[in-house]
Amino acid sequence: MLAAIIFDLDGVLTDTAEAHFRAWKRLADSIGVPFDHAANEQLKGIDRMGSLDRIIGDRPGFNANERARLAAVKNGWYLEEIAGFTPADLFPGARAVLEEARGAGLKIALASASRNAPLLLERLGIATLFDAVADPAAVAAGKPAPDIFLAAARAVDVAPALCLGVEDAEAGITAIRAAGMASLGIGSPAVLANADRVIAAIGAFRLGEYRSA
Ligand code: B16
Ligand code: MG
Repeated sequence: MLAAIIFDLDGVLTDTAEAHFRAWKRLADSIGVPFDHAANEQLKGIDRMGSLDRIIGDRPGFNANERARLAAVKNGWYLEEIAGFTPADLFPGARAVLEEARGAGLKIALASASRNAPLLLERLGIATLFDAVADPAAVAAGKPAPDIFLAAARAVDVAPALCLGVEDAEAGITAIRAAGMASLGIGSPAVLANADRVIAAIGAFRLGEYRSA
């Protein structure tokens, strides 16, 4: 039985990966550190400081204060990138999936690593379709740990075994599985090999396949 769907945001409902890439690339260039699309792929689902730590690695000269400053600079550039986001930036079919699930009586929650998620939900015009938005700043460990998905399930008062988690990132699928939820991957089956099921895009989601299961 399915009682709740817990969605990731970036890469599932909207495409912010390129916006994150441009902001990280600008930052990496400013400090003379290499960064490309392949490196960006590894940051999907990873929180802001975790991403920065992966980009800088153990290069000398970047203490904790400097890393916090650089993360804030990147976020300023990222906010510039998403300033123009509107409902037209939702992936095709995303709104219909949320509305159909709500109409079927399911709880809808968000488990995004992004601290900008509430802002994006507003800009995308879907904030009112969510029963709960888990706060990534309030959980002990980010993806691939299960914490954010467990927090989202708690927020809608649904047992993890009755939740479906939807993710585009490998770290996110690992988090969903560790939370004891069914997992749906959005993207490439090769990257998301651990997901219970993978579809190419959210628009291909068919609720009926889960309701009858
Ligand atoms: P922010 P998700 C994640 O969102 C992104 O995939 C990841 O690339 C980003 O670094 C992270 O949010 C933190 O975002 O800097 O906005 O707090 O995929 O978990 O919705
Ligand atoms: Mg994502």
